[in-house]
Amino acid sequence: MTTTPADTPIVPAVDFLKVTEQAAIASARWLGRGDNNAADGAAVDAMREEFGKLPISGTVVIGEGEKDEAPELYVGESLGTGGMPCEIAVDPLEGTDLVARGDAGAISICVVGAPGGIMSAPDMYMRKICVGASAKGRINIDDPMEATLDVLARCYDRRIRDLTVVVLDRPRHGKLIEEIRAAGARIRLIPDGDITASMSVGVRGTGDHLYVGIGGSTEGVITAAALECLGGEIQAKMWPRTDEETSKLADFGITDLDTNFGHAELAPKPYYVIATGVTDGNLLQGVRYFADGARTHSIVMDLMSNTVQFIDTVHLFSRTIIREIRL
Ligand code: VTB
Repeated sequence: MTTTPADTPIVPAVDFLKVTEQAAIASARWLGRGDNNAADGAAVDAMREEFGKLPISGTVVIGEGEKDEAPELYVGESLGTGGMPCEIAVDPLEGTDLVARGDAGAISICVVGAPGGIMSAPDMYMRKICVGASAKGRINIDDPMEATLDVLARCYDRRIRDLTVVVLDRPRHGKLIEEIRAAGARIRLIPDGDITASMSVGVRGTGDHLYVGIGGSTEGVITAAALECLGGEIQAKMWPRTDEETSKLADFGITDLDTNFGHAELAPKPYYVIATGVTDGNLLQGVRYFADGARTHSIVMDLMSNTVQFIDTVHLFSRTIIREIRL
């Protein structure tokens, strides 16, 4: 039997799948209903319930906030019935606004890592650049956009105009967008959800080639774990906006704002990353409901067994099946 260093049986990656599948099924009910909090709350409750059934001794390192802010899945919370020691990073619903508006690209995601394997980052902005395996080791966050796109074009064996860059649609990205346009690449502006966008860049066939811009730091850590599993790369720099944020960073031992964070710092030892689509995206389909069940589409990335699975699950709500299951 495979064992962890602490000699407890390993819980396989697929055993965590229900965590994101159930969160997705619960939150996708809120599609287009204009209620972000209800959508997020549904995902959190469902996710926590599923974690509670697993034979793990898990500790949340990235969750729904600090203990006094979040009743569930707060940083430091213990999860599971006891067993495999692990750290957990979650975004039960990445893109609450997307669900509230009925927009594309929302997912539910969880990272399982070794103790000490996932950075417990202070929640603030982070400047990030993400590429897939084809461009790993070839980019630098400090390079001008034109140079980066030039390298990327060679990595993908095409011209710059045939590349698609994904950017969060925010005023703070005005100059960045100008630079990308000047270099001649295509841009996909997204309203939210940069973990989804970065994972999409890490998988060939999605049509996305580069993610760049300023988004959440906790999302950056989750992205690092996902791209590690996909053979891609993230580079990131903290982007505090106030003195308070700068001193919060110092509490975490980060004093040099020019530090370029990579996989070794953000997620040195992830085991698994599991994500389920909530609304349709380039990488994952959203939840579809039918008379007696729902169907989910997930990606299970497993660094213990070196596999990436795309899993299409039909969830039946009862034993009585009214109609045939569709292919
Ligand atoms: C970022 C991004 C997330 O929110 O954190 C963004 O990483 C926050 O940026 O995917 P704003 O403060 O400008 O909204 C998301 O888009 C959704 O959580």
